[in-house]
Amino acid sequence: MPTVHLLDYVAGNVRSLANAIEKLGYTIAWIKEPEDIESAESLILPGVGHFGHCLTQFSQSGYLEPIRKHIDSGKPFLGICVGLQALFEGSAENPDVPGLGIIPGKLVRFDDNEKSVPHIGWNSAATNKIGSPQAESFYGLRNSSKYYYVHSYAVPYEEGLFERHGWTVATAKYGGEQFVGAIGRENVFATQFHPEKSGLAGLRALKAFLESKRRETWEETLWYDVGQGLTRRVIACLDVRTNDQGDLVVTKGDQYDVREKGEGQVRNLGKPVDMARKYYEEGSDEITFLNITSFRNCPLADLPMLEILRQTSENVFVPLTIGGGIRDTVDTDGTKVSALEVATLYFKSGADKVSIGSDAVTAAEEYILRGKRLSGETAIETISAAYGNQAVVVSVDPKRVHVKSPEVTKHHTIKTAHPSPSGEEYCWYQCTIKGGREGRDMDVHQLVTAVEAMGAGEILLNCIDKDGSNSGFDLELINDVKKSIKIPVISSSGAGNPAHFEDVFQQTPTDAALGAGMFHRGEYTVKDVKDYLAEKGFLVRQFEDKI
Ligand code: 1PR
Repeated sequence: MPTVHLLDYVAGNVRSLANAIEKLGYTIAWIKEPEDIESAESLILPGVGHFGHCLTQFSQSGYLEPIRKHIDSGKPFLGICVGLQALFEGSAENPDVPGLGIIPGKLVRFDDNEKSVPHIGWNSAATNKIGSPQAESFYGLRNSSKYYYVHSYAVPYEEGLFERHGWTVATAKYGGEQFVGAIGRENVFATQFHPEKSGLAGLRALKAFLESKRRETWEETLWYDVGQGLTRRVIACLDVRTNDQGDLVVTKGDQYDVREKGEGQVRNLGKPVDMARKYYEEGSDEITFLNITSFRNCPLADLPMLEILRQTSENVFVPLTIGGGIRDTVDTDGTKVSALEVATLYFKSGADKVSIGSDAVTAAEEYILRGKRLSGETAIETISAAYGNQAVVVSVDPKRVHVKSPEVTKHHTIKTAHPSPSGEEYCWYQCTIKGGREGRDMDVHQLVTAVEAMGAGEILLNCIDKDGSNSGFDLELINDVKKSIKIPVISSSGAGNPAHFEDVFQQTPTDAALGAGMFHRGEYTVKDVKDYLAEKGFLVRQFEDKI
């Protein structure tokens, strides 16, 4: 089979990229040192995280000149995410670290006054005005497709600026900012989005690169004017734990109680890998696994969850998040394993983001006790320093606490439209750890502002009172959290039907919405939700079932 060389820059989930390339019928030659690049016919440079960290690594390991030589030789080169950014002159992210300077221009940070940053989700890569069918496709990109982006810095697009140097540009819009989604000229192609995480639309672009099909005429068959901009992100979540027979199963709690009524069996709703693939094929924009069993007696390297990720990432080409047990730990043989090492095990197995729950609460408590000074040692700080903040999600498990008035508590309260049975009209949201089993003297506002300062890239906002209730999301909680932070928020807990997704997108500025029970119980599919949202006029990504 034809070979493609992949630079094994371990700063993220190259496994999924490898799976995508192999799925397209190519074998991978892993580049382990600069000399390997000389023999590369076709070279792919992935990269996530910080521009400076990435470029410094490439430069210190002696990769920059061989990469430049490869490009100058006219052999095919694909840069992905930071691999695109590296081609430019530099980035505001690390002003003192130069890029390769092959393309004029510098990256700037998105403006976060009106929108969340990082930019996370599905957006366009359009080579001409949306709404005008294309006669020709640039590396298989289609105006009617959406691609997965996850970045805080972008190359601003200015009509003609790149074109006059012979570059073809595909763009996207985020808020009022139009930026470079993909760019190419002769043997060079680069995407800001992740083609290995953009479903079959992404694999189509990857295939076009591998086959050097820079341009092809085609009939735009699935023509619908999807419009520019970020789609409403719909996520399926699988709570996973071992059942009493020791198998990892998908389960679902009601207010976090996953056992059938009383001390019954652990609710077994199916196999994680099968269900993840089902939701992917229904159009889920991401898949989240929350591992709610702590594997006390299992060596970390043999964690069944790692195998689930490996298998899932072979056929599911959208972002995978894994939560549960991401913290400094001691392995069964007594060796200390840092949260960063635990996270690296998951990234190498196919995860794109890790979700931290209990450990984030503890870290936030210590951060506040230290007078809001960073320690540099927390799981959030070390993982986001190594992999970028977009790889770190903090999962919040709050419980409502009603109070008569704001004066009776030091905590951040809201006036609620749902007073307690005894008429208390205010409430605060108490953070919990250990899957809701232990309440802490911390409110959600304190937690989310602390973890944002520590470098978390996204919040998974659950709500114990709403979990499994089918009564809709806790809109008051979501609106309150969205007022406190700039990073994206995934609303979770309570979804019971497609209209609940309309409510949360209509009545809050949430960046994404997550469902679990309603999907696992087969009451609705992810496609039902997306079709419903599309009918109501929301911008959603349609699942594409062919490359
Ligand atoms: O504390 O870092 O080890 O992480 C543990 C993770 O597992 C946290 O993300 C925590 O939310 C989750 N977790 C722990 N115990 C449970 C449980 O259910 N017993 N799951 C649990 C919490 C929240 C969502 C749920 C939504 C949507 N589940 O995953 O799926 O509420 O449900 P719905 O749409 O059916 O209402 P750490």
